[in-house]
Amino acid sequence: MTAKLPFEALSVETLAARLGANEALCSHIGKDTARWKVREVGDGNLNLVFIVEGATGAAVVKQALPYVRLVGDSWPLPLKRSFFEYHALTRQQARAPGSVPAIHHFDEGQALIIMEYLSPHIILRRALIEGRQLPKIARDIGLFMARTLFRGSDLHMAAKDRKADLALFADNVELCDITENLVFSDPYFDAKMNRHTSPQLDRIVAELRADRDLKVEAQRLKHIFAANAETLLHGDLHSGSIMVTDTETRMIDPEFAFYGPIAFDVGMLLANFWMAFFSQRGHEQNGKRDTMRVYLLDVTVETWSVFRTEFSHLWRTERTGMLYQKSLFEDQGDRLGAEQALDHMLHQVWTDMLGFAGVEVHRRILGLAHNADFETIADEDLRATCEAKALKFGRHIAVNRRQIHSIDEVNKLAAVIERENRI
Ligand code: SR1
Ligand code: MG
Repeated sequence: MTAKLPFEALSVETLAARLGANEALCSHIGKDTARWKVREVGDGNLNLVFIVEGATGAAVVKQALPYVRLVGDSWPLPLKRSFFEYHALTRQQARAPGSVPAIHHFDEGQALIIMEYLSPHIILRRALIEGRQLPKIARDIGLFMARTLFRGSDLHMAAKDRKADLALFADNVELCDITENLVFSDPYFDAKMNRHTSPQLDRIVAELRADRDLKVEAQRLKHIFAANAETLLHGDLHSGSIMVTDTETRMIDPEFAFYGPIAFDVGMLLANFWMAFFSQRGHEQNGKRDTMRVYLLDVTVETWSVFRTEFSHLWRTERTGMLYQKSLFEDQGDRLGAEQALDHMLHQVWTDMLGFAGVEVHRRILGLAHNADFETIADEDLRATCEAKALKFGRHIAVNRRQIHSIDEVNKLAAVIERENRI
C-alpha cells in the first residue's frame, strides 16, 4: 500500500515531477515529461489552474488551495471543495451530457482534478466584454439549467438517492457560507472586505444600506437559499464559470455545488447577462455597442424560454420522483392538474429568480468579488455610471419581484434605466 502524501500545492516548476507518473494525464498528453509545457492560468478567486501541454495533447490540472486565493492565507478554506466539484461534475455530466469538461482523474488528498483542456474556448465573460455575440449560449445554458436542476430534484430522483446526495453535499458548508455572506448580507452593510467605486457611488451605497425593503428582501432570499434544498445547484453559475466558442458551451467550476433552490442558478446566470448589458457603455472605445445590448437582452429572453420549455418537457416526460406523482394526475386522466402544478412551480422559480438576480448584481458592485465587466472600465466616472444603473435595476427586480410578470417587462426596465442620463 502506498502512503498517502500530505497535501502540497503544485507549481509550474514542480508539476511535471509530481504528476509525471500519473497514468491518466500521461495517456492524454504523452509521458515524456521533458516535453511538457506548464502554464498557470487561474484567474478565479480561489484555486490554482494549470494548462499542461505534452507531445500528444493537453489537459487542465485544477488544484484547490487551503485558503482563498483572492484574499490570501488569512482566509482559510477547506480543500474538500475539490471533492464537491468532482462529484458535481460527474452528476452534471450524467444529467446534461456534454455540458461540462470530461474528468480524467481526481486525487482527493491533493485536492486536484485533471480534466479536459477546452480549446479554443474562452471564458464567456471575456467574450461579452469584447462584444462577441455567441449564437448558442442561450440554448445551451437554458438546457443545462433545466436538465441539471430538474434531474437533481425530488421531481425526478428516487427519494432515497436524493437524500443520500443531499447528505453528501451538505458538508460543503464553507462555500455556502461564502455565498450566504457575500451575496445576501455583506453588500448591505459596511462589511470588512467590501469595496466600491468611490467616491462616485458613495451616496447610492449609503441609500442601499438604509433601504429597509431591500434588506428585508435580501434576507428573505437568503432564507430561501439556505432552507430550500430543492435540487443540486451548480452554485456559482456566472459568466466566468462558462467557456464558449461559437459552436460550443461548457459549464465549469461547480465547487459551490449544494442542494438549494432551483431559482438560484437561473437568477445568478441572468444577473450576469444583465450586468454585461449595463457594462457595455463602458466598452465603446472602438465603436457603439447598440447591437450588443440588443443581443444581450435577447439572450436573457431565449435563456429563460429554453429553460422553461425544457423544464416543462422534463416535467411531462421524466417526473418519476416523489413530488406531484403521476398517480395523482395523469394516471387519473387529469393532465390539467399536472399542468397547473407545473405552472405554480415555474411561477415560483420566476419570482425567486428575479430576487437572486437582483442581489447578485449588487454584490458584484458593492462586495468583495467584483466582475471584470465593470472592473475593466478604466474611466472611473464612466464605470460608476454603468454600475449605478445596474444597482438601480438590481434593487427594482429584487424588491418588486412579485409584481413583475414577464422577461420583456424586465428588459424594458433595463433598457429605460440604461438610457437615463442622471443616476
Ligand atoms: C471569496 S470567493 C468570492 C467569489 O468567487 C467565487 O467565484 C464565488 O462567486 C464567490 O462568491
Ligand atoms: Mg469559480
